[in-house]
Amino acid sequence: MMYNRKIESMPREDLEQLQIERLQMTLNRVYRNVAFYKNAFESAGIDVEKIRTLEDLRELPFTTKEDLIKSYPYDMFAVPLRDIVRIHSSSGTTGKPIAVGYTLNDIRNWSELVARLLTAGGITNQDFVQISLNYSLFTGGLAYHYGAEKIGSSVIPASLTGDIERQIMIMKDFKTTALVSTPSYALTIANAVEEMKIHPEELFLKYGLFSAEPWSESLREKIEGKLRIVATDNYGLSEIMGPGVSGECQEKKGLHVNEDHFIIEVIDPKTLQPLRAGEEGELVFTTLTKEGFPLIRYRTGDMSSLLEGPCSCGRTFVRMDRVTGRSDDMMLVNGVKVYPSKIDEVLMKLGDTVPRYRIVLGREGETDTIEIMLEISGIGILDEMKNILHYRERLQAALSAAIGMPVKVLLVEPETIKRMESGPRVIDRRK
Ligand code: DLL
Repeated sequence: MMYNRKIESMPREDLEQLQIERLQMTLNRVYRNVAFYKNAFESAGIDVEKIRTLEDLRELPFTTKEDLIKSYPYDMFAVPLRDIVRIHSSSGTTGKPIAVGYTLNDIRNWSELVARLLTAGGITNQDFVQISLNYSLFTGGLAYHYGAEKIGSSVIPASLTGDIERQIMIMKDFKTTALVSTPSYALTIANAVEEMKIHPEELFLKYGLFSAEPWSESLREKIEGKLRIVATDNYGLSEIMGPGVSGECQEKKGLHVNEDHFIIEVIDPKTLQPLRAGEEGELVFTTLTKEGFPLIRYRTGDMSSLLEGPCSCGRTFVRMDRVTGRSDDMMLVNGVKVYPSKIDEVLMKLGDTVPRYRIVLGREGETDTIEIMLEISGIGILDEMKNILHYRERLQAALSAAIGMPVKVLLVEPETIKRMESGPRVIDRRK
């Protein structure tokens, strides 16, 4: 099933023509309305009128997260604020968040793109769709809500809550047939269903659309087995739109990119040179229809590759592989983006140098935990136990405030971390 068969299965030549036309419109729009792009194009000697092929796109400069942080909140918006009908913000813990804005048209397009994902994931107007993602500045909840309403299914806006039993009660009582959540939340629900000795047949679930964090094929199998559903992967990011950028069809062989709205490129994050299909690199997106917050060649930091060949579902949109990691050291903890540089910053403020440390991510029940293992030798003059404990408490409070969730500090013997130096900085025990 396709939500928009005409578009989703259009011949590649027609699609490329459409992309070029929309790219030219977008370039003109950003050149005229966004000072950042006017300056960026002029200093790179780019005449937007001369960008006439998809190859030409590669001459344009990249846009980075730092550019968006600098223009916070509204400097990258390409329309007057009176035309903006919705504002979301990324969960960033880089210091400053970013804000993104949508016009009414953007919201209409967005709803259609999410409707496509839902349809590709198996959902129709007969389904009861439980949306267990945050309804907040985070794009997830509202985007799926609008998309599911658009295809006429019955939407259950359960949102993301700590009360898993209630989620399951809703699922049973309202006869939920499709669950939309993060994969880790789905696993928590699946485990709770087992613990509550509810047989999957007592539920009505058929489909799961999971997104917003990296997950593996084995996690898919686990969730599918425990809940007896077909689970598909959806990818997106607030900067580009939110969910709606790409999603799997029932073949589960990669995520179709909504190429009539976005151009995808894969680059080598070091050389910044384009890579071919099959080669893993950083995903870069250019928006083609966005009015409020258009972006040109945005470096996502997400690592993946393009898959070659057509898909047997009939969609002609290119597929990307699941996201395997990051080109920077961003971590997703409870869905919040956390950068080690933020931890450096806090440690730096409390001492003269950054002591040796490792970040240990774990999981307790349904929540991720974050612990900083810190070498005592790096603390310097602290000798008395009392001082050490005081330091630890101050550090815990400062780190928790900076990251926005409880952080535990574990002080370890001198040289402990030094011996771990060749290993990764982040030890992820959630997997
Ligand atoms: O996570 C928006 C979203 C919500 C997308 C729901 C899809 C569904 P951000 O908070 O901006 O927005 O985080 C985006 O999350 O750059 C990836 O690193 C990661 N991510 C999102 N989807 C996937 C996925 C939303 N399917 C960041 N697989 C992105 C792996 C994902 N990583």
